[in-house]
Parts: sequence; structure tokens; C-alpha cells
Amino acid sequence: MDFKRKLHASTAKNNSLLCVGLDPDSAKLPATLTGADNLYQFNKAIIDATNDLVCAYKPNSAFYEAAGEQGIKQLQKTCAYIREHHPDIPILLDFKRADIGNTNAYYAQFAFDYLGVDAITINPYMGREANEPFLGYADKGIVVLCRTSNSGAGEFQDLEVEGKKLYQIVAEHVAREWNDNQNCLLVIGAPYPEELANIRSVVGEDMTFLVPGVGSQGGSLEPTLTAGLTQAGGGLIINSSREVIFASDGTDFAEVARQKAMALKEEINKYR
Ligand code: OMP
Repeated sequence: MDFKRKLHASTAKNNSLLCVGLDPDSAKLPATLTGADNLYQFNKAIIDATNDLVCAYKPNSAFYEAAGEQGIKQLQKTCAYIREHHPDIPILLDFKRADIGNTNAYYAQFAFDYLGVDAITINPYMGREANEPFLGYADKGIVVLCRTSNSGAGEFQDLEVEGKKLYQIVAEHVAREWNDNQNCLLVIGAPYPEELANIRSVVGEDMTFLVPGVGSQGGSLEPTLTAGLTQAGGGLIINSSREVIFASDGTDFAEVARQKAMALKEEINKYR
């Protein structure tokens, strides 16, 4: 099933716009998880505890790459575990890659063929021509950085070009010129609801936004949802990583993560 339909189905089945970020920061793992596959064991426990509460999982490649060969293996095992036990939940690899086209083709192979994920994040800076190898995967979600969540996001993204901010131009290009396969999404950080509303008005209701930055980065749910929801109460994937997965560092970490995920899911649904 293609990413869009898979996301639609998981959102409906779990009645959730919540995406849990699988960012197993090795410095924060519970002290009881000491084995060579501790990132995987941690993820497995989080997935077992939250799979009825999420619309997607988003592993961020950095936390696995940092552990070298063992880390990549555990990312692969995590993706395989989700595919085997929860085939209806899409996996969005946070990758933020982009290079010249022939290099991108190999990034795409790693993500889609080796890991078997359903979607990836990419960086638009090198332009459509370079990103064609990603965009050509019609059944995969291609999630393009647009207005990011970090405090310095405006350094380039808010620069004005011919009366428009650069992030607005990115949104327009992606919606109108990159989206032949209807497989593009945009990343817009939760700390910036005004920009979120602006982008929704530019690209309309057909495009889904990945919204990171709630909780740990200071974004609030109500303004985010008011700014970005479609009339049907969707169109958003609200990501939370640390706030959910590291809600407790004790042996109860998975159960406490479940409670946090449930509270977030319910809070999100209050505004839909
Ligand atoms: P928490 O702040 O712990 O919820 O994690 C946020 C996750 O979203 C991390 O994996 C970030 O790398 C990612 N992220 C952002 O925080 N800001 C962005 O603008 C884009 C992303 C992303 O692409 O997901």
C-alpha cells in the first residue's frame, strides 16, 4: 500500500494524528538496557506500548548512525519489527538528505530498499532536479523541509525574495512543481503556528504536514492544530519524540511512554 493510503488508514484506525519519534538517545536510555542491541530493545518496548495510539513512527537516522554498524543494524531491525508486527503503521525515516541526483538514488535505495521505510524527510536546498530520484518513488512519502522548528530557522527560511519568504516559495514549488506523483509532504515546526497557517493557505488542503517540535521544543498543540488542520480534521502528523519516549527513565519507561502518548493523542483530538 502506498504511503498516503497507509497513513490515512492508520490515522483512521487509531483515531490519531500522533507520530512517535523513535530517537533512542544512548545517553538517556534506561540503565537496565545495557545489551549490544539496547536501541532496538528500547524501541521494541516503546512500539509494543504505543502501537494502538499512533498514526506513524519516525526513527531519526542520527541516533542509529552514531552507533556505527551496530546502530544501522538496530535501525533495520526496528523497521523490520514494525513491518512484521504492525504492517498498517507507516515508518517515516527522518533522514534530511539531499545531494546531486545520482548520489540521492543511493540514499533512496538505503531507505526504501534496505530499510523498507514508507517515507523519508529530505532537504530542498539543491532543487527539484537533484531530488528527482526521491520524488520518483511514487508510492513513498517525500517529506520536504519547509519551515523548521529550530530557533534559528529564519536565518535563511525567512529571507525575502521578490516579496515572499523563502519558506513560502519552497511550499509553493513543492505543491505546484514537485508533486506530480502526489507524494510530497512538508515539514513545518510546531513553534511557528503563524507560518503553519500561512503555508496551509498557500498549498491548500491536499497536502499533509509533518509537525515536529511540540513539547520538548516549546510548540503548543492548540495553536498548531488551529493553524494547520484541514476541514476534515486531518492533514497533520504531529511528532513527539523525547517527551514520549523518555517520559520515565525507570523500568516503567514503556508504560509511562504509553500514558504520555495517550494523553497527547487525546489532547490533539480535542481540537479536531
Ligand atoms: P523532540 O523535540 O524530542 O520531540 O524531537 C523532534 C524530532 O523531530 C527530532 O527527531 C528532530 O530531528 C525532528 N525535527 C525537528 O525537531 N525539527 C524540524 O524542523 C524537523 C524535524 C523532522 O524532520 O522531523
